[in-house]
This record gives sequence, C-alpha cells and structure tokens, in this order.
Amino acid sequence: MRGVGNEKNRCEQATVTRRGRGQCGHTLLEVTIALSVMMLAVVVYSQAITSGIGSNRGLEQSSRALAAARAQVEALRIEDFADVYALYNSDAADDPGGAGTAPGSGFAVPGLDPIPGDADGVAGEILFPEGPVGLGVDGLREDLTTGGFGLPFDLNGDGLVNGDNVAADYRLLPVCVRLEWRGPSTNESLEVRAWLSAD
Ligand SMILES: [Ca+2]
Ligand SMILES: [Ca+2]
Ligand SMILES: [Ca+2]
Repeated sequence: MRGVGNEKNRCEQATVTRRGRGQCGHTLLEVTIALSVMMLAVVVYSQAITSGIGSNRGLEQSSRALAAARAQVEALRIEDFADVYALYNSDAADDPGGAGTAPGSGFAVPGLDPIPGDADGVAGEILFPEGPVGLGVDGLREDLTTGGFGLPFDLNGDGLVNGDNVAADYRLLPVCVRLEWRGPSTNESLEVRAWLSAD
C-alpha cells in the first residue's frame, strides 16, 4: 500500500509540476504580448507628439507668412504710387533714388527659412507683370497673360491694351507678394495679390 501511495504522490507532484510549467509559460507569453502592446502604444504616442509639434510649427509658419505678405502689401500701398514699381521691382538700375538704393523685389521674413536653391536667399518676393518690351528689355506690361495677374488690362488708361512699357505712366498696378519657405516636412508657399491705385 505504501508503494502505491508513493506512486500516487509522485504522479500528483508530476501533475503539479507540469501545471506549474504550463502556467509559467503562459504567463511569459502574456507578459511578452503585453510588453509588445505597450511598446507599440509608446511608439504611436511618440509619433503623435512629433506629428503634433510639426503641425503646430507648420501652422505658426503659415500664420507668420500670411502676416508678412499682408504687411508687405501695406508697405507698397503707403509708398508714392508712381514710384512703387521702380522701388520694388528686381531692376536696381531704375531705383528712384539712384541705382541700388531701393528695397527691391526680395525681402526676408524672420522665422522663415528660404527654400534650398533660392536665388536671392530670402523667402519673400514681390512680383509685377513684367515681360520683354521692344528689343527684349523687361518692362511693365499690360498685355501679359501669364503669372495670374488678371491681365490683359489697360493699366495706363490710354484706351489701348498693348505691349508697351507702362512703367512711367501706369495708373493701376497689379502686384503679387509671394513667400516660399522651408516647412517642417516640405517646401511651402503662399501668395497675396492686390491691385494698387493712386487713391
Ligand atoms: Ca528698381
Ligand atoms: Ca527668394
Ligand atoms: Ca494702355
């Protein structure tokens, strides 16, 4: 009888031992899965934070760009209207106060980095409807259909819409203030357009 009892105890011990190993293995699997889920959650959470930071920075840059573009349009409005084109075009030779004395077409915006390869190294640019006049000299054109300026239009009010240079006698002046900057993940741009007049 004692031998049978011992045999029974060994069987129970063996059964307990097997259950213990089974439970232990199952627990490790659960822990492993739980850790994996936690790691995934941490990764997703950190990506959400990074994305949020980039998004906030992008919005802040866009807001800064829009404010800068509007301020630039206002700066043009308060200038002597007849001089606006010569003051803010890209040609330094026609500057009213002497060559190279005018602000010109490019302007920097604090907090906005120019895009890689930017020609003048600043994010802001002022554009007018300019094109070849006569022997290929650039001038202010009222018949230019490119650039989104809303032309052709009789800018100097002489009743004609032609290819003459109206830089000296324009009465209406279409302008585009464009900003191109390096955003958090890609290059960004923004344009504000206006028609200036003497009034
Ligand atoms: Ca100029
Ligand atoms: Ca530029
Ligand atoms: Ca005209």
